[in-house]
Amino acid sequence: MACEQPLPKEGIEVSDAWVRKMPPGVSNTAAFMIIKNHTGQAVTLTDVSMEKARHVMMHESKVVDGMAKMEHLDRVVIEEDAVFEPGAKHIMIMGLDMSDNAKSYNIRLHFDNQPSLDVTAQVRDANQ
Ligand SMILES: [Cu+2]
Repeated sequence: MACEQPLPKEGIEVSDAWVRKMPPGVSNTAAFMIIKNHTGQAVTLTDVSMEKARHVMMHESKVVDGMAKMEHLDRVVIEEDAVFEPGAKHIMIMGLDMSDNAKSYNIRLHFDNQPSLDVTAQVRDANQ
């Protein structure tokens, strides 16, 4: 009797990547995504870049003594997965001109032990 199994997932899988749409004139925003690591060993995300943005970095939002703060992350070690979401880890984007009304932007993930990975992030309203 045939037994069908889904193919095992391989490599690094990125899902639900999106960039927060900002009002006209605001060029700083953030991107979010879920990164799943199927390589069988920890991978380290060391940098994030976007051709169209002036500066991109990894941040983590925290509440310290009742104050919302953002902490810079030099690297993110991903054992099984990493979730970038509002109010937590996020990809901070400075100086992105969104006046072209693009539906999506390319974000490049750089790893220290994996080839870099291009991700298409859809532009989305934060409250959608
Ligand atoms: Cu930030």
